Amino acid sequence: MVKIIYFGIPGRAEVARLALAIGKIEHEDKRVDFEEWQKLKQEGWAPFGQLPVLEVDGNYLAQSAAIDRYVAQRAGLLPSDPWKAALADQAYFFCEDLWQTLYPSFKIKDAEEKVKARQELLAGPLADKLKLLSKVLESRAGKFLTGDELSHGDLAVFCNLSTLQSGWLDGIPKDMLKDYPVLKEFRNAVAGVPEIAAFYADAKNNDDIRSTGFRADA
Ligand SMILES: N[C@@H](CCC(=O)N[C@@H](CS)C(=O)NCC(=O)O)C(=O)O
Repeated sequence: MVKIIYFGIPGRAEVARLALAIGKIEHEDKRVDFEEWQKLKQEGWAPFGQLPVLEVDGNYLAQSAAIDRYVAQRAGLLPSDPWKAALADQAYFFCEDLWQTLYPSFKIKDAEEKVKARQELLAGPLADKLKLLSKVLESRAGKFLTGDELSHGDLAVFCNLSTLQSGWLDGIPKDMLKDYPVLKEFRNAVAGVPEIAAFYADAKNNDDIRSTGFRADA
């Protein structure tokens, strides 16, 4: 039995959710709210006391990167060629670098100040990162990061760009990818993968973040 446990948002569980769907792996997608999590946390089964956690036959795995790689392997999304797997990983981990530029802004209490800080990030350090990602994608050898086969790296880039453009972050506009045609085209290509389009057509994946940010041509 496989169960992915996380909050309702895409956040750090969406790559695993998509990989589970693409791999047609029978599973439960358990989405908890914060209050429920506070109670579950006391039970002590989460290896590092945080979510997401993947339960597999009564064993618990934490750390989204470990979960995503494990599920990707089971779903046939982890390239068997070591170089291709590493290319997928470099994009996967770069997504964390994107968020590193934004994390300090979460601590800003004043709403206007927060918006201003994020606008500055989008024009500065975040733009630098998005340009670098565009360059990496421009040099790719196929439809996706490692060729024409979808990998966990593609899912990570897709999920993170989708969250960024979803309107969930005050100060980051929904059209933020307009200046990055390569990222826009890539995100749309991933969104168009039939299993991914089907995932977001499902009513349970139709909340504000996903309906605005995660569909093709959003
Ligand atoms: N490095 C961990 C970070 C996990 C993490 O920060 N989880 C947050 C949600 S994104 C959490 O569980 N927050 C609630 C808590 O700490 O009780 C991962 O990638 O899985």
